[in-house]
Amino acid sequence: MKLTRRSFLKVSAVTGLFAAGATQTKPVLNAFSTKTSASNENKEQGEWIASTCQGCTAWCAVQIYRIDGRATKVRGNPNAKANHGHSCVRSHLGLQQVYDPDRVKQPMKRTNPNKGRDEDPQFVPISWEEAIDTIADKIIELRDNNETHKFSLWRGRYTSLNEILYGAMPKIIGSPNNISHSSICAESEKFGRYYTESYWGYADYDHANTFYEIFWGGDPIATNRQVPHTASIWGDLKDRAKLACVDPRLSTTAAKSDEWLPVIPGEDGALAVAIAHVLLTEELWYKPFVGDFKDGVNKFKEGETVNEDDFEEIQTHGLIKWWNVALKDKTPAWAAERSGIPEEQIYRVARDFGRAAPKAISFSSPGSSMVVRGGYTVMAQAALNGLVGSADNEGGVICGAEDCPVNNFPEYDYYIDDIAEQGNSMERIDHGGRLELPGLKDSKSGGTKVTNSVADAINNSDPYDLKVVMSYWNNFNFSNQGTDRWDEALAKIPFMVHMTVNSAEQTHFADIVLPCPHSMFERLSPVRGSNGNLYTHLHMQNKVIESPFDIRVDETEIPWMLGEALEKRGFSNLIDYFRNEFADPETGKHPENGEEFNEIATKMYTQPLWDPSVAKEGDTIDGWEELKRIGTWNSIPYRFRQKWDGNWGTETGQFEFYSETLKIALQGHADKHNASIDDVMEATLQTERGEMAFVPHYEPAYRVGDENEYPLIFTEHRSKLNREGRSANLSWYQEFKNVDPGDEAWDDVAKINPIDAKKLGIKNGDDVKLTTPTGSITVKAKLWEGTRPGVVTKCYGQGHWAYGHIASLDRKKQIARGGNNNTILAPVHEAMSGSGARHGGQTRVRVEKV
Ligand SMILES: Nc1nc2c(c(=O)[nH]1)N[C@H]1C(S)=C(S)[C@@H](COP(=O)(O)OP(=O)(O)OC[C@H]3O[C@@H](n4cnc5c(=O)[nH]c(N)nc54)[C@H](O)[C@@H]3O)O[C@H]1N2
Ligand SMILES: Nc1nc2c(c(=O)[nH]1)N[C@H]1C(S)=C(S)[C@@H](COP(=O)(O)OP(=O)(O)OC[C@H]3O[C@@H](n4cnc5c(=O)[nH]c(N)nc54)[C@H](O)[C@@H]3O)O[C@H]1N2
Ligand code: SF4
Ligand SMILES: [Mo]
Repeated sequence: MKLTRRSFLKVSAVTGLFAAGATQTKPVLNAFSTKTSASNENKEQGEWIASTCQGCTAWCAVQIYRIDGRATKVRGNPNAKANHGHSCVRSHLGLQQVYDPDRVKQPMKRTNPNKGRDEDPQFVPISWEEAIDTIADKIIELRDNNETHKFSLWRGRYTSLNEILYGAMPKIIGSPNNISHSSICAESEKFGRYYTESYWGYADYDHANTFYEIFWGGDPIATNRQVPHTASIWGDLKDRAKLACVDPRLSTTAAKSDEWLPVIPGEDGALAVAIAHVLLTEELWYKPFVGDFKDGVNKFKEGETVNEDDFEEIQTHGLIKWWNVALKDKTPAWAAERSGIPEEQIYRVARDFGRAAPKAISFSSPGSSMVVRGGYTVMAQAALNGLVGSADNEGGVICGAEDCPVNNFPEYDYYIDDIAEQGNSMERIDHGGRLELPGLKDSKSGGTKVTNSVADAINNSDPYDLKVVMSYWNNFNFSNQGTDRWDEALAKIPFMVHMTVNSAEQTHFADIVLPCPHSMFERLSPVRGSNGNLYTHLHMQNKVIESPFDIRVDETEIPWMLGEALEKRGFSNLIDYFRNEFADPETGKHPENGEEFNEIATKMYTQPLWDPSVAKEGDTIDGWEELKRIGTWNSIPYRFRQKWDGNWGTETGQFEFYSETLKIALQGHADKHNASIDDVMEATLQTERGEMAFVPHYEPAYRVGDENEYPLIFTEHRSKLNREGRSANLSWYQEFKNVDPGDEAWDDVAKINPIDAKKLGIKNGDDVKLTTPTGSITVKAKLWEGTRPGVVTKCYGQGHWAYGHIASLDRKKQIARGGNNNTILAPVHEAMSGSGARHGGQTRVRVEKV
């Protein structure tokens, strides 16, 4: 970065970006030891205050110990049932995040009009008023020119209050372009469940009663969505059940499972259909769920088709079609050739899994589904739960939940005027729903917003340019595959606002930077989490500490201030919506400022939970103050088999092996483009045609890069210590990074099997350059048997060049610690669900010693 000494000092003074010295690698955290005036007299006893950790999508209820106004410790909230009252290691990292000296401390504006990675933004502090007025002027300009669709709101992580900023605000301004990060997170995983049993969401698992689990690329004691639950129950689970982990890498879970299946990346589908083949040919399907041959004689024989009339199904639909079209030839010997897993092991896993029926779990995750062509793989994984009758059953997989009765936010249709309506009707920026990107969320063509296409849309002005972007709690030029495209796109946006906690890679391209509260410690909000341990729940975030910084809540206070500024400029619909439609459920009082708005919105949303007069099944909480104090509401435990007997929600009402639901969705998408379903299959890079489109089936791995030029396959995983993309600036993260099998503290390593390393003449600790057709990064080599030969595996999370003085080796010179996987991962999609395909070994790589 071409920073002059003067501008550098200015930036440091303003943002504290380099407060502990730009090149210092192991600074001391001293926020806890600095005394405040309060600490000299009247020493506070200290108390545990409820809040919610959002370090990952488990969204655990926690308690935070506050003493002398400071947060000092974190633990699980003993009232919470989904996480057994526990939190994981990452919850503690939150403390270093909230006291990170590199946080953004006041609003700033860019003074260098040029944007680029090499351009110093030359941020200077401004008042909140100036910041909000500037944004309001930009929005009014769009409205005056009837081009409100060129406004876009980007969302990364969020709380349940996101409905205001992400849901209502863009619509009232007049833009269809509210873009979330969901499609770079886990949408494809949901695809499998939706097109078998009509559930678009995360699953829950009855670990406490199961006898067999297959983990498909999930590492649930280190990552995924229920770490405190899985870790709490793991000892008991291991004693009772057999566990098989399919992962090209020896993950923590693989290391603690009975079977490790180090699959060739992207070839999980071969294993899944071969397991189905064995379950059928060896008569291991669960007959009380699936049904049986009318004459009781098993006719599933390798290579032979079966007559549909011979079989009577009970809970399911289309078993015989599925067998005839996609399974009859898929033997373990066939799968062994593709997956790299020995035939005997496939038989053993399939038989043990079948014998455990119906208490046998096929556990899907992004690892095997956020993969080009991974949609059909994850459908096959879901279908296994149908074959063994564990779907919606004890010891099985729950795709549904008991009710968590929260209120909807007030309707805002009335506040959408003609200008906004015209803007809302424009084509979306993200390409979701185009022929090659069906994004079939909830059966809708374009149901998914395709986050990673937005960079291409901007760079190619296709379908138009964006002029004003507001963005929060995200870092898209770090978190999306193909980061160089994002740098280019961000530089092209004339006006971008980043609402953030840390100044990050995306902030580097911002025109206005707005400092926001750390959600776990500094704001009040409701968090409606995913299910765990059979419970669904809502947790509260509380303002545990008063922030020393000049922050405002992204999801409520900022839109409120913007509403007021727009009103002054003659457009009052946004603030009218807030003022008129929101009212305290107890007093009827309407909000008069952003802070009141935040509290009233939270209170309205959660009212059924804290109002004892509302009938519900679950905890009884005596009033609003009590909800904040207890911090969590738990449902009753899940009642199994709610979906059985015709309530599966699919087109047929059955658990679908032959997905009539997907057939209709695909037909709708094809019709929209005057194309055939085969055309859709081709455009989405699938290799199969015809009836295969409607059944779980094998698709070979898709790879970018020529094998001769890029001989190895690149694959990646996340860290036990990642709080998504935002923990690399914490010394605890770096110091304990070696808790991830094969990784090193204070470093970022490419894990290479010693067999490959020998061929390449690479030794442990060598600096190596990883090059793919998308880009290159330089990291350290680690020789490690936990990577299968032919594959390079590396953790995601490092490689931040603009996140702070620990994440970077030299923040001033933009030298990152390690490399960002997204710099070398090709920007490819699992198109059926519209997902970013980061897994499955999508990119070939060349490894060279430097
Ligand atoms: N510790 C931690 N936990 C987290 C998060 C975090 O940042 N840190 N983030 C949360 C979020 S936002 C999400 S979406 C979830 C993600 O849920 P996870 O289940 O954690 O998903 P991933 O990390 O994407 O992938 C996990 C595994 O897939 C393996 N893998 C890669 N390619 C393949 C393949 O082709 N086949 C198979 N079978 N495996 C493969 C990797 O080695 C890795 O072990 O985790 C949540 N939990
Ligand atoms: N290669 C690869 N890419 C991945 C993944 C992977 O495993 N590998 N994981 C993917 C997944 S599952 C996900 S969910 C996405 C996440 O990707 P993003 O949604 O882009 O989020 P993060 O990268 O976590 O960056 C969050 C930003 O928000 C800021 N921030 C932190 N806390 C707060 C807060 O409380 N409020 C506000 N307003 N800002 C805050 C931080 O400073 C940071 O700049 O990344 C995806 N990208
Ligand atoms: S990081 Fe995730 S699993 Fe760990 S405590 Fe926080 S929300 Fe729970
Ligand atoms: Mo995610």
